[in-house]
Amino acid sequence: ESSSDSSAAFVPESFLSRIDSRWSDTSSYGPKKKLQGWCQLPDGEWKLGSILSTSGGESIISFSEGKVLKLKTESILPANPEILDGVDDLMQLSYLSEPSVLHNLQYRYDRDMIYTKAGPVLVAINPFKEVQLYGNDYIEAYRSKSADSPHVYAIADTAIHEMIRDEVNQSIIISGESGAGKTETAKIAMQYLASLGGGTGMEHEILQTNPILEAFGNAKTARNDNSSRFGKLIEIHFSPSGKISGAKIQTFLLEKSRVVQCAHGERSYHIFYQLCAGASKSLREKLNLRSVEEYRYLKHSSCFVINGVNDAERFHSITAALKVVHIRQQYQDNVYAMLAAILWLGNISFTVIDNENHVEVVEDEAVQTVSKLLGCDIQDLKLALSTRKMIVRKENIIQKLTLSQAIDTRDALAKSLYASLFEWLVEQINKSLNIGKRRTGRSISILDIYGFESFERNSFEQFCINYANERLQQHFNRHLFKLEQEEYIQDGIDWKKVDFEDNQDCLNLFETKPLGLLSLLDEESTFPNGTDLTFANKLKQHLHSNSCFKGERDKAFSICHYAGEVSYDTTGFLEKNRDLLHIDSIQLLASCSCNLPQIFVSKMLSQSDALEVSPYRSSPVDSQKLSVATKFKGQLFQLMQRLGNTTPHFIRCIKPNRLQLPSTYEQGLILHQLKCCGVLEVVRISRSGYPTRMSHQKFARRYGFLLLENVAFQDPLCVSVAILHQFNILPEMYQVGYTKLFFRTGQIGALEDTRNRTLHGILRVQSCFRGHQA
Ligand code: AOV
Ligand code: MG
Repeated sequence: ESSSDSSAAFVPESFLSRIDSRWSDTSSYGPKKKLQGWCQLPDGEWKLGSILSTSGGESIISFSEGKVLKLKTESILPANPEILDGVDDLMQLSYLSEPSVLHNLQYRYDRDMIYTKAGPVLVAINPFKEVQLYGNDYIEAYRSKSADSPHVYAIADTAIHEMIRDEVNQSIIISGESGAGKTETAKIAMQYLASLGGGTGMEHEILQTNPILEAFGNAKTARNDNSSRFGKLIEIHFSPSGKISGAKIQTFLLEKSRVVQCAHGERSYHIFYQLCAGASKSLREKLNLRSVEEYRYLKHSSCFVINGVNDAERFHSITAALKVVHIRQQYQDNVYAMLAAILWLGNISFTVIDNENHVEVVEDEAVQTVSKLLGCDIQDLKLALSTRKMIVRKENIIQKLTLSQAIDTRDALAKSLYASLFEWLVEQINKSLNIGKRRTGRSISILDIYGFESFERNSFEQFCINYANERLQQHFNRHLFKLEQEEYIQDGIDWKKVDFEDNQDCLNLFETKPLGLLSLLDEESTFPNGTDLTFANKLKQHLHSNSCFKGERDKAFSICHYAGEVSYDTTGFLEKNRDLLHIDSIQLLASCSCNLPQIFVSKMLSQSDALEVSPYRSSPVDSQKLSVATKFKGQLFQLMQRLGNTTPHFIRCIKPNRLQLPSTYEQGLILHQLKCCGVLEVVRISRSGYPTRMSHQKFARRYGFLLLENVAFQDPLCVSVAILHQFNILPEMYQVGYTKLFFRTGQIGALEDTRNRTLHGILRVQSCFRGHQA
């Protein structure tokens, strides 16, 4: 019997088991072996101490540094025996209290064992340093099953096996807050899958998409030096023989506002800094490149470098990676020209020409460079940035823009160019990963989206990111709790419902029509007179009774997310949700001689969704553009549907401290993440439930031959019950459902052992027999 089997027999029924009578009787444990318990100090920290004596509801407890305290006995939680220190799976802990779980994870973390199972879920604690757990030797060990400690490799390996065995597509769903290690974990999983090879170099290509997408889609934020500013699902296809045959990447909502603006101490997308630092002399001349400090879009955040990162070096690897995914030199040059054009766009300035604040573009190096890089006429560019064509009563008129309108127009053009460039890149990569391949066989998808974010100031981007995380959290809940319980109930077994934190209320707050956050946002976005303030007021008016919503002063409101309360500032919400590109800007791009802007425009027109709509009623173009939030919601629904058709494998990344430091374990921060992402609940449910199940038929077929009496003609249920009796399986260790038998952890293991021993015996007897005959 394995250790998990024996501990399963002593599983305490209640989650936080209270101290039982043994606790007052220290004598029976002998003076040397004092009983240990967890005590919570006033600062919230849990500490392990030895109980010296207990009387009258109070205990004297001593700590290793010699301190002695008197505490209420009921506030002390029992500690697990030392033999359980650092177990692989939290399910094996006899006492599953918060301090025990924290202690177990820390015990492992201190020894660089950053992975731990929590029942069906893998918990990964970010080491913030290199740990010796990866590479070919480890991959080989997991593939040959000679390593079995929890690991991302083990999860990837299980996914492959289940894909082949069950002929069902698989998914590896990685979640956790910003900086917890999702993107790194996704790469580690990809590394394992890629090691299976494909023979065509496809696996190398797939891995090279990572540095490219990170350069264009990641940036330094206050939470993470390499924060993903887009969501990503990569679907890796396998041939029927289990070899990689191709891949497809889908991205979600890139944070484009970052291109023109980011918070102090943060950076824009890595690629801008890499280009400025790493471009060759001839490229610098061609693009008229300057150093990062000279670009308005980059300099206002006063942060140009990331500790330990060499941007110039990175630029060379990006150039190489672009080649691997078959982006030809000519197009690479175009990509860099677009990036430089965006930077120079930011430097374009305006002069006010009348007392109505109307402007003209200053004719300087910035406009000249932009017009050269895009290949457009300089006068057209100046007009597009300072005027707007309109049709009023069937007459064409040209309206001058005010300073703030002109700046918005300029920034909208820069954002749109960047977002189009990103989209185009992903498209090129997908073409390269799918060359000539029809989809055959099965796939494993890896999901890595931006993690839950809560900054000092949270805007539309955090609103969308946290909404996505809310959806993902529900997928996790649904899968691990609801389905589990529904199966018990359906099969009619006795099961006390375990309550879990359901976030349906919060999702309703977003999605209810017509009075949910998203509907109200869309409605206000199409009102000609709608402003961020009227939007905020509308929310307060309609949602004040919702328990997940709190109105705040002025333009602010807050939402109680599964991972904590976040306060949002509605400034810019409407604008970002409408995401308009003025028709003059579109016409400008269409007139460019450079091919990328033209490709972007034809794409925009085919989607007809980047065009100007209602706020400018008199505009010549009227299309039904979807708002950003609505489009995002649609994408998320589609994503959930796709994931719903796969067997999921969940990885929960945990950030051990806020400072991105190695060897620093902040109990409170970790506990908060474990709690709000449901890890503790999963363990509790998995353990107090019946994780192993088998149909009556299968059970009878598999173990029936072990029965002493002949039951060949009886129905599977009777056979099953007979087996359970013969092997003395305790009644509390199983439940008989209408169609299935349900077992607690470890019970089947014992039966399997007997079965194997018996089969072995039979084989031996048979071979002896044959020996005799010969
Ligand atoms: P995230 O993806 O979860 O945040 P990352 O995967 O970018 O977080 O991890 C943040 C940083 O932690 C990385 O840049 C590494 O320095 C370090 N790190 C993470 N995992 C490991 C590991 N296994 N080994 C060594 N270092 C690691 V965000 O995308 O911000 O939600 O939006
Ligand atoms: Mg990330």
